[in-house]
Amino acid sequence: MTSAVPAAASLNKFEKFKAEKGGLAVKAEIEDFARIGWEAMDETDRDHRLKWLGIFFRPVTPGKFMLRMRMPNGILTSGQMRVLAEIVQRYGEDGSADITTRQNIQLRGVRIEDIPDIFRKFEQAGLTSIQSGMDNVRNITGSPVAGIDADELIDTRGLVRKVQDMITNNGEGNASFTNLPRKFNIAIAGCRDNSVHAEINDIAFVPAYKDDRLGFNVLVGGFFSAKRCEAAIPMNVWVNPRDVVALCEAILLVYRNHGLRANRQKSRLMWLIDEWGIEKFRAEVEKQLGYALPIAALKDEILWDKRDHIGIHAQKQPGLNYVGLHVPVGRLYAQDMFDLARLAEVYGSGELRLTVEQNVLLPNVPDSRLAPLLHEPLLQQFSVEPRPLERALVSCTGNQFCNFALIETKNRALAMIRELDAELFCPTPVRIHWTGCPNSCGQPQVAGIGLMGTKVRKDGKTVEGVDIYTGGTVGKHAQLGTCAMKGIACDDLKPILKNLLIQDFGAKERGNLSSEFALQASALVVESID
Ligand code: SRM
Ligand code: SF4
Repeated sequence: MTSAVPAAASLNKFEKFKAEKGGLAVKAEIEDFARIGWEAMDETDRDHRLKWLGIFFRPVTPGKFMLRMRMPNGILTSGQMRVLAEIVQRYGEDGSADITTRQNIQLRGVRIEDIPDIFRKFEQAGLTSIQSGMDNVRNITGSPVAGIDADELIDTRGLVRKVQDMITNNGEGNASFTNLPRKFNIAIAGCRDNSVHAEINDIAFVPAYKDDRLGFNVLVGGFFSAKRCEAAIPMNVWVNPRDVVALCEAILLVYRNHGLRANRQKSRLMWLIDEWGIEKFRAEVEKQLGYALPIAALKDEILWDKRDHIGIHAQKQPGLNYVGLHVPVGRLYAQDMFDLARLAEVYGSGELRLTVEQNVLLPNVPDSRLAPLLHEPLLQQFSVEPRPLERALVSCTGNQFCNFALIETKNRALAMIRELDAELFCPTPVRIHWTGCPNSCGQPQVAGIGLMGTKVRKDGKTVEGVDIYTGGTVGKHAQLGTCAMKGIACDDLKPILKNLLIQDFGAKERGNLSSEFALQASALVVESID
C-alpha cells in the first residue's frame, strides 16, 4: 500500500506541507534536531511534523515539549509506568503528566535534546508515541475493564492492539495511514455500559448479537470540533470480531483516498458521509474490502448506565478485584507515577489501566490485599471514595500548556468543585466537564454540565468565562448536551453551578440538610466502596 497523494489544487496549508514532506519523515531527523535544538529547527518540522512522532511543541512553554503516548485500551504495565515516571523526573523541567480523555498519558516539560534518549527508553519498554497527533488515528479506546468484568460481552484488548498495530505498523510508523485528511478516533466497546463514549468517535464498535453470534454494530462519523459536533450514526453494518481490523483498514483507506481536504474545518469523516450519504459510504467501504458486509443487528447490547469504575469491584475471576482510584483532573507527578507502579506490583498483578474519565484502575487485587491497599498513603490523594462532584470531574489541559485555550481549566475546575462539594450534598455524582476552548477535548457535550472556555466582557474588561452545556448523557441513552447559557464570567460561575445542581440534580445545601438527608449523605460515602 502507498499513501494517497491528494490533488495539488485547492489544498489548505497543512495539505501543502504534508505534500512537500510527510510527517513521518522527521523520524530520521530526530538526532539532528536534538543536536541543533528547538530554536534552530525548521518551524513546520517543529510545530507540526514532530506531532507525527507524538512530540508537541508548546508555544506556552517554548523549549519544553509535550509527549503524547499511545496506550491501546488504556493498559500499561507497572514497568512502563515506572519508565514514564523516570522520564518525567529526569527529563521533565517542572515535569508532570496527564491522563487524557482518550485513556492515554501525556508527559510534559521534555527538551528536544533528550528525545533520542527518551525514545530509546520507550523502545526498551515496549512503549510508543508514534502517530498520536495531527492527521493520524488517535489512541484507540476500549473497555477499561476488558477481561476482568463479570458482565463483559467481548474482551476488547486484543482487538484494540491489533488495530493499533495495523495503523502504526507495529509502532514503526505506517506511511499508509499518516496522511489522513484530519485526525481520526476509533473506540471499541465490549461491555454493556459504553464506557468509551462510542458515539463521539469516527468509528465505534458496540457489541450486538446477530443470529446468535456476538459481534459489533458499527457507528461512524462522530466528532467534536469548534464548528460542529455530531454523534456517530449507524453504518448499518454488523461485523464479526475477527473482521474488525479489516473493516477499520478499509474505512481508513476510503477516508484517506476520498476525504475532503480543501477546508480543515470540514475534513472529518462525517463531512464525507454528508457529501456521499451513508449508503454510498457503505458501498465504497465494501468495494475497498472486496466483499459485502452483513447489515446491522436490530439492537445493540448497550443496556446499562455508564459506570465510572471508581471504588472496589469484584472481577469475574473469583477472589480478585479491580480498584478504581480517582485522580483529580488526571494530573500526575513523577512520585505519583512511581507510587502507582509500586501499588500495582505489591497489591495487583503489575498492571494499570486508564479510563476516559482520566482515572486509574488497579486490576487483579486479591480479597486479602484490599485492606492493606486501602491504608496506602497514595489513596488519601487518589481516593476510592471521592466526594460526588469531584468524582465525576473531567478537565482538558487549558491555558497552562495549551495555546488554543481561552481559559485556565484544571486548577480552577478542581478548586471550584471542592468548594461545591463542601457546600452541597449531591445524592449522585454529576458529570461536570471543563474544556478550555470550543475544540472540546474535555468533551463538555457528554457531561451533565459542560463548561466551555470563552472570553467575556465584564466591567469594561475582557475576562475568562464559560458557555454552559447541559443535557449530555452517557451509557445506554447516550445523547450530546447542548449550549444552555453563554458568556458567564468564571468569577460569577459558582452560584450559577450551585443553582443548576440544586434545581436539576437534586443537590441540597449542606447547611439546610434535614437529619434524614444528613444520614443519606454519610451513607453515600460508605456505599461508594461497593
Ligand atoms: Fe484535543 C487539539 C489536548 C482529546 C478535539 N487537543 C488538541 C491539542 C493537541 C492542541 C494543541 O496543540 O495544543 C491539545 C494539546 C494540549 C496539551 O498540551 O495537552 C489537545 N485533546 C487533548 C487532550 C490531552 C485533552 C485532555 O486533557 O485529556 C486529549 C488527548 C487525547 C489523546 O490521548 O489523544 C484530547 N481532543 C480530544 C477529544 C476527546 C476525545 O477524543 O474523546 C476531542 C473531541 C473529539 C474529536 O476529536 O472528535 C478533541 N483536539 C480536538 C480538536 C478539534 C478537532 C476538530 O476536528 O476540529 C483539536 C484542534 C485540531 O485538531 O485542530 C484538538
Ligand atoms: Fe486545548 Fe482547547 Fe483542547 Fe482544551 S479544548 S486542550 S484548551 S485545544
